[in-house]
Amino acid sequence: MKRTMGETVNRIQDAPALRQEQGLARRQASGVADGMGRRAVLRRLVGAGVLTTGGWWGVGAAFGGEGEGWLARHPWIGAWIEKDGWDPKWLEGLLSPLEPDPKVLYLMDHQTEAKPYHEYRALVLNWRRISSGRTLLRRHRSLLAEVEGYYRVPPEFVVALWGLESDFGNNMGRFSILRTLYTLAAHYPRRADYFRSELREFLLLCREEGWDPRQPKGSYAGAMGQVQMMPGSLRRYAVDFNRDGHRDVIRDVQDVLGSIASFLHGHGWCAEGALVQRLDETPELAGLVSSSSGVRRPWREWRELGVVWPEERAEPGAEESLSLIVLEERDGPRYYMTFMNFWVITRWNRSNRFAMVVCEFARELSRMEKACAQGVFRG
Ligand SMILES: [Ca+2]
Repeated sequence: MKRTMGETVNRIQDAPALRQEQGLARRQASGVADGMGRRAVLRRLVGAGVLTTGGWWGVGAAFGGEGEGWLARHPWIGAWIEKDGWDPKWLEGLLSPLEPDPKVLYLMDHQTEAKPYHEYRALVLNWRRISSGRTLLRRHRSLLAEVEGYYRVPPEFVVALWGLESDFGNNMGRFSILRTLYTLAAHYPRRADYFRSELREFLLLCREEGWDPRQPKGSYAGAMGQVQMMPGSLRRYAVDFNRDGHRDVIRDVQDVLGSIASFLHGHGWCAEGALVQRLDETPELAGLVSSSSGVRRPWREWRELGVVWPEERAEPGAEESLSLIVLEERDGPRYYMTFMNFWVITRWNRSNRFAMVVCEFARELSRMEKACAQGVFRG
């Protein structure tokens, strides 16, 4: 199948699975699915320290959506009317009845990525997942080869992301995307700008795809489909890889795998590029890593700062852009220099732990394939 890089795609298919869940979505959107009334929600939010006194204004406005001026009290939503051409009555009717979901707010502050790396890895990368990954790598070998031919992203990274994000499509999340994004946009001040932008992207996505915004389900952060991408990423990177006229990252494995590779390619994935290099521990590294969080520098600058490259490994070019990270293993910290492709994975999820577990998963899949090819064991 010939493709061109400029090929564009238009629709994500309106999945019957989503239609079947419409009833639950409607109940969740009404805020009564978990049996909690308005006062109980408020008590839990305040008790959990989620709301400050000032936060009561936001909740009161959200709960009192029936009155005049709701949009005036939510100017960040009102701004979309002119920008995106929404009917103000429709927008208010959709958003003003929503109540914040306390489970979403709780989970946002208790993410598994916040655990030490060795605990996090044990949670998300078990033998069952690696074994499933290997089975699927073989089942979709020709599709993955086609994806690699087009986007230059190796199959094991595509499969690793698929497995970590949705357990290969088995867990796409049960939260109403609309209520989740509204909860975070209106009641999670630390990242309100980001979630307001994603709520706007979600509404635009629904309009483009012909979806009822009340229907789609996903994660507690608003990620959707087997790829668990946020709405903004779906709009930019999801692709119709099997060219059936729909970008279906919920049911169509060809679109799922193509979209994962499209995301990595779109963020600058380098074919054959390096990922990480473990460093020998030296006294400078602890201070350097804490003062360099998220900083990318040419290798020559790291060298001037005292970072020593392992003797047995080829040194990177002087201008190669690298970041220094630390991950907590059971026996103490481990320091790594990370290359461009590692950075690309952190565009998917900002956590260094997540990116490292993707690398370890992909490396394990690759190692098993090579061992099998060499007849070390039979698959
Ligand atoms: Ca398709």
